[in-house]
Amino acid sequence: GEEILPKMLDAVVVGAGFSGLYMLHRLREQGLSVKVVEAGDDVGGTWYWNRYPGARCDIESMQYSYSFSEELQQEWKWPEVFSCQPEILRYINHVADKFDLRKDIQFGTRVTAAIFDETQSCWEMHTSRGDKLVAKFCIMAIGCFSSPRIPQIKGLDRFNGKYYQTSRWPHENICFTGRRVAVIGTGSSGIQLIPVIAEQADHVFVCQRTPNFSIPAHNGPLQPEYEQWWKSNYAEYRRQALETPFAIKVKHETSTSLVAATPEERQAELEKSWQIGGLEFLIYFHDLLFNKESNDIAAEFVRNKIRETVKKSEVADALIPQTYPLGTKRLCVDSNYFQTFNRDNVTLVDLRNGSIDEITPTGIRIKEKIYEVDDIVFATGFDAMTGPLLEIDIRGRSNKSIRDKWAEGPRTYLGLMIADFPNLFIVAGPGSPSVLTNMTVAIEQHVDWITECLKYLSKNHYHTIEPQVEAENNWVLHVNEIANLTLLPLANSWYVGANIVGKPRVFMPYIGGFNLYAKKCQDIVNNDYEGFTCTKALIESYD
Ligand code: NA7
Repeated sequence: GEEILPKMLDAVVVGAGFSGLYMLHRLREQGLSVKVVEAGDDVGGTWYWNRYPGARCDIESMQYSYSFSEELQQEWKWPEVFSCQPEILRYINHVADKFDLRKDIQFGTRVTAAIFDETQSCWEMHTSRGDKLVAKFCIMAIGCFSSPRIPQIKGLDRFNGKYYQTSRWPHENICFTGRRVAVIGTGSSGIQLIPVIAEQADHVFVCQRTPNFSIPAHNGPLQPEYEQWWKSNYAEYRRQALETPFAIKVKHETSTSLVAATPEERQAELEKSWQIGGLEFLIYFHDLLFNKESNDIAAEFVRNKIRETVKKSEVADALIPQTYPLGTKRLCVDSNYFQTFNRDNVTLVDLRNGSIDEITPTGIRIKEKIYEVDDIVFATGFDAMTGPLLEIDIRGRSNKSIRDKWAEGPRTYLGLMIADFPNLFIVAGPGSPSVLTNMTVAIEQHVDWITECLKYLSKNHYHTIEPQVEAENNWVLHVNEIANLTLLPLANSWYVGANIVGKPRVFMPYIGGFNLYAKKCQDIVNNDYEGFTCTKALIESYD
């Protein structure tokens, strides 16, 4: 007989991280029926999964937090300038409780397929638990770094010791005291983890394939005066952040180009920027991501800092990035990373002299040499941005699959929607600037935009919205053209998918700046959703 479908919801939100939680809150405020489906057993997304020692945000917590509730931003106290993962998770849990969000979240459940039903104009979603959900709107709030990758290295299954993955870290406390540990990968995760593990372990072997640029965070306790300064005028400072390309309120005025300066001026400005530290090092000079000459000067300054810090010159040389401009692979922010290589219990294993041939029962073999270890930590990254979406079997009009549509790279309009996939929204999707900005700001902007869009549809009695193919094509072209004005496509980074074998090389995020992006999104709304097509239902069946 006829299959009985579950109750039609207004929206299903996939993911209960920063995006999904705020999306739920906003939609519920509109009186909509919403259910969130979350793979993890609790809220937090990225901050739920990435529990490795040293995990920390590299944007200041006064800014890496929600702005939508004045009460929330006034009441919350961050202990440090840059928060560690447990603190951020504690905050997210507080938000979930304060806004009573948990009651609409189904945990421990993965969405495996999302199929658009053209006759009913609704999304049918299937989960790992075998449930089926039906909703008018589907919102993918699944994050950019939720599809982790472990390299397929021969012999891992025969390894006698334990192995871990930074983004699937166990919940219990892992102690490395007395143990010999190999860490594979020196991206942001590895660079945060290595100094912490080195303090516990008997020995750490750092297996590095590509050296990374990293700038010290200069983290410390959040000073009450600084906190007060933010809180005294929070809304205004947040507003100022919205007007910047990275959605960050910086501490210092942008400096002029390094190119025109004298060597003394350069040194002084670079030193000043180094003292500010973190990602602001990249923002302090306006042209580092555009001008190779300027970038070379800053990169050489950082290389010299590595040479000054690392005592053994051959180790320093191996840690110095030479093959790509500064900031074109995601810039890392650290606490004592390069200093760690001065410890007697840390060995740098340069995989450029030979990659890992095999994992033996007792260690890692590179050519004839075996590094005997008790534990292996994989800090080997993610199939970033597109991976999480492509893991789900998403089908739009005419059963068209997103995997086919994106075979040569992601195609979206504004990073928010996809032609032929009506009523499907993405938060922080490819084609949006999110990963190049303060993610929490981008998330709020996306979620607010989606909320406004649903209000517009309801007000005008529309049942579907989707981008026009031409608008989408123009956006994809624009995202690429802007990227090509910068130095970023030059590096083999996850921005271009270079870390995943066989992934098409396309620069995925929008680098035109958060401020311009947000204005563009608003202009499109003001022009009656320019580039989108809205339709009314053939039959007013399901209200
Ligand atoms: P990343 O930045 O992708 O770093 C992964 C690291 O793992 C990087 O050093 C890779 O080297 C290395 N890697 C990957 N595969 C291998 C193999 N097969 N052998 C050796 N080394 C390997 O991931 P993170 O988790 O550190 O950070 C992700 C983002 O999260 C970060 O950018 C922030 O935005 C937040 P490679 O450079 O590819 O040669």
